[in-house]
Amino acid sequence: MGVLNVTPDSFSDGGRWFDHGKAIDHGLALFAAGVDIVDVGGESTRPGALRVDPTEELRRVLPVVKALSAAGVVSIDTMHSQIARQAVEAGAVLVNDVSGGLADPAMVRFVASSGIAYVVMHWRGHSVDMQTRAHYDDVVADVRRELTQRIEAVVDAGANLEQIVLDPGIGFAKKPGAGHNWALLKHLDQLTDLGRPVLVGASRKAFLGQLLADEQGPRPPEERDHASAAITALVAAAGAWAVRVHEVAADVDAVQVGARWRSQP
Ligand code: PMM
Repeated sequence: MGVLNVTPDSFSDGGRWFDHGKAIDHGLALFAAGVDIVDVGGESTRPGALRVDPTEELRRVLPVVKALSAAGVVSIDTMHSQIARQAVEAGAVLVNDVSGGLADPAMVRFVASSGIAYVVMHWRGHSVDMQTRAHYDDVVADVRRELTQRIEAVVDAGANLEQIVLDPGIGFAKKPGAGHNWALLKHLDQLTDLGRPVLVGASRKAFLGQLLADEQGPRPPEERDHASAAITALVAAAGAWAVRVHEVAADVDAVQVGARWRSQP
């Protein structure tokens, strides 16, 4: 899954694809580089980010979703049911909701009535203060339990289990210094065990910047792609269904390495 942020302020590529023409060209380039899905988003969820007005979010994403759906598989990264609905009408086939249905109560009703594939990510609150909620007894067990509760809520709303993809929410209410992200990645089997496909979005995130830090400070986001590809190979070998990545060339190969590793008896 290639990331296409049509935003002025995402943490690693904010502003690069804010223009519709540039966004569409980049989406086409992601398909050409071998991604199976382009994930189009119009609201930054970096730690500390403020919400975007839904009218503005729709203006950012809709023409891009429309154009790219003619070329390949598109997912819409949104917490708003109205935007999900219009993106699906424009051709998106997957709704990627980082709040797992918690931000907009109408989202799970839309998912249930439309039958659309739905990413349920582990989330504890909006980006503006999510890092204050990064308290866990056992991060792997707690995320597993909270995701299980979200699955139940989505199914209770009338959706089928088969629509659901799970995501541990790397970097969302997870503290780089506390090892939360590494624990979730290392013990991914605790999520794949739940029987649903698992998506991992580790690309360029702060815990990698911290791992690769030197005397100048954390490694900048655009210099974290080799480490991101290493994570891709490891989680593919551990049975992840997909990875959500920015600079895709190395990851396309890393997915094959991980899958081949996994199939080796
Ligand atoms: N991370 C971001 C945005 N959307 N969606 C899913 N399913 N999983 C993620 O980990 C995720 C996401 C934030 O990263 P970005 O600002 O680079 O898009």
